[in-house]
Amino acid sequence: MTNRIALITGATSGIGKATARLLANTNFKLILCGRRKDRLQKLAAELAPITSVHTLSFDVRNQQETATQIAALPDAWKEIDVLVNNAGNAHGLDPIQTGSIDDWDAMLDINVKGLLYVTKAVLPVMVQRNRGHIVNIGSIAGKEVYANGNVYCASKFAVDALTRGMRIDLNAHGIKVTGIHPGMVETEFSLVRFKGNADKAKSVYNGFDALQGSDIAELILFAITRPAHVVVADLVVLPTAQASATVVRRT
Ligand code: NDP
Ligand code: 8X3
Repeated sequence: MTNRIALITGATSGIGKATARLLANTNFKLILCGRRKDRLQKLAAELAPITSVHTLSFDVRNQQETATQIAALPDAWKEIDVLVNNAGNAHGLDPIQTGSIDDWDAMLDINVKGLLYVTKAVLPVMVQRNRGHIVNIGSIAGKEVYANGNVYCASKFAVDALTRGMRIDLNAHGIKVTGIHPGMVETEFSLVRFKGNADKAKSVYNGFDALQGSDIAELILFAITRPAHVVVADLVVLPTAQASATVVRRT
């Protein structure tokens, strides 16, 4: 199938950016989303010779802005076939008793409510067409709770629950829903979690081969290119050196 339209949130970095690059090379037209306009423009310029690209810059925490920007898509971009709900991050890694309220708000507002706001804005056209595919990026942190992961884990457990709930509610409309739950992927994720501390962020991936954004992009591509009668419901993917959220073999 060619020339389907995919909207990717969090396309300015990591998994989202790698997915944009892979989908551009496999005949998808792309709506790239993120807050950092300079990065969106740079990626759009890179991919423009390969496919049609449209960019939207909004903060997924802002429901009004999210709804307005998606509703205002030009006609040629309105019929979104694939939504990749990828935008999100961890903010902090603290015990519950000393956790920051601002960090908690950020994780719940972005990872959970933001995903809902984008989905709410994209769904009407999918429901009207009785077709579409939503891919939610969860995490191993949405399958297992680990020390100091508390609110981030809760946000990703919520993504898992929403993925299952969406699959049930959208079943009548033939809309596919996939959950992809990665372990440790080397992106800007840890830089954000540790508030710009590059040494601390780098140490997370020391001594083993972490997943790369491109590994997750390949799974997304696999899921969205199955035949019409097949839905990949739930995928957990880890680096080979990782056996659970907390067991990692390092050299
Ligand atoms: P990155 O930090 O590299 O990318 C995060 C992306 O999310 C950026 O493009 C950022 O864009 C976007 N984003 C963050 N906050 C907002 C916001 N408020 N509004 C709009 N966009 C936002 O991390 P990853 O690529 O690793 O993370 C992508 C997803 O994968 C997340 O949901 C994360 O939880 C999940 N994940 C990551 C794992 C890992 O180990 N890296 C493992 C399992 C899951 P911008 O700042 O420009 O808005
Ligand atoms: C990101 C993976 O293990 O840091 O979701 O929570 S982890």
